[in-house]
Amino acid sequence: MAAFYLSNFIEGIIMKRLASLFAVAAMAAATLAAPQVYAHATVQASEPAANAELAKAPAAIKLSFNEAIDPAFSSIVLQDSFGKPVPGVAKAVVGGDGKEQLSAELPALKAGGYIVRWVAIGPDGHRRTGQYNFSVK
Ligand SMILES: [Cu+2]
Repeated sequence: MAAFYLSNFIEGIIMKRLASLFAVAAMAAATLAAPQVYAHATVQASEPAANAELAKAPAAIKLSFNEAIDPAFSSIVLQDSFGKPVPGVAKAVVGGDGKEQLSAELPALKAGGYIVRWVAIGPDGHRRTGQYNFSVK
């Protein structure tokens, strides 16, 4: 009988140890399986392209992002080479099949340097900003 109780006692300890080991393993697995969101809204292509020297003034700014962007909080501002906002630029609109394009119609641009400044909010709510230059000859 004593041997039976002893083995029962040892078995109980082993089972408790195993249970806590499984708990630790399950937590580790859950941590590894958690979705890791590193993607932020970044520009993959633009019209005009960065540092483009255009013979003809562009009719619009078109930015293509890597993910859908929120139209309510995303915008494009065009500045001249002195940093002064160019008047008459239309409010930026979101388009594309995946809502990943941001574009703004432009007024007739004079020859000179321009700075495109954009703000984009992706599905994860992160706010990203960027800028690039182009010029019209
Ligand atoms: Cu993000």
